[in-house]
Amino acid sequence: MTLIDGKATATQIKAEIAEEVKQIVENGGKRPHLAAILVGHDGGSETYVRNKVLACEACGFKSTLLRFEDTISEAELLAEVDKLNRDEDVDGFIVQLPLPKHISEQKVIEAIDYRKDVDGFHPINVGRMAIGLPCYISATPKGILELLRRYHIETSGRKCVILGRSNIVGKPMAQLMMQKQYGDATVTVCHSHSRDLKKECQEADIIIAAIGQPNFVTADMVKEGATVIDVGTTRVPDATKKSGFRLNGDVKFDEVAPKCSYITPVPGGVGPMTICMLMKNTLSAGKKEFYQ
Ligand code: BQF
Repeated sequence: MTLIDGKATATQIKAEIAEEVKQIVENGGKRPHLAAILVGHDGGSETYVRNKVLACEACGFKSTLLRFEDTISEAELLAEVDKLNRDEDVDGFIVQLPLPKHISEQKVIEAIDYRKDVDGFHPINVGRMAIGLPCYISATPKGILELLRRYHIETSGRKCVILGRSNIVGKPMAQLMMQKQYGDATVTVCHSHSRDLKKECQEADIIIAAIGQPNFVTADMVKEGATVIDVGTTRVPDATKKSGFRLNGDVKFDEVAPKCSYITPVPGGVGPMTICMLMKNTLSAGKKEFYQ
């Protein structure tokens, strides 16, 4: 069993990005600039945005954090998005999700200029991704593909089962894994209403678990020698931790790991790669790699 070290891989890629930024700036180019909008004081969101700001520093990017109370109206938030759309110094920006219930996430996502949409959530980027055109690709699926590539895990022609059908992970992951230029795999998507989910998993060469249910994937669901990618990051209370909580994956790691050829841990697996691929997208935005 090989443990996939997402943290170390992300650190290495951030160093590669920092080196490229150094070259760009030395040659008189512009330092990439990522802006982030954070609404409210959700503990998870605070942590995720802090991770993103710290990653910008590691990459040599400029970053701007815009904070608003959760009393901000949808119209006011849309106006802030428009300001960032028009700010020529900002190469890319994100609006940290989830948003308070009185704000439509879809409306906010569609208000973002797709050329600055480094999360890859805008319908133009989603559509272009689905037909294999150059675009910003959602950071979590992109990070998973990068891990599979760097660990030389064969995907072409393999059976890949994806658990979960969210717009952020499950759906784009399925699209990318089926495409010839990325995964080239045979893809099955399972969700809360799937029949025979266990049987589908037992036949999989690669399982990507993104359902947000701690310990959902158990040893009896996993084929000997399979690769298991755990996207789960549920915060569960833990009195022994300084922060008062720990991250729990979707995979019952201790019993599943011995059956696997490769497996990602939580924490330190997919999570750091998600942050790192946001940095990759920001570098692309700074270079105007896809648009304009
Ligand atoms: C790690 C996220 C659910 C909903 C909205 C490193 C992150 C997490 C874990 C992180 C996530 C999850 C992010 C680890 C960003 C991933 O060491 O295991 C980093 O910061 N993430 C987000 O921005 O929004 C979310 C999960």
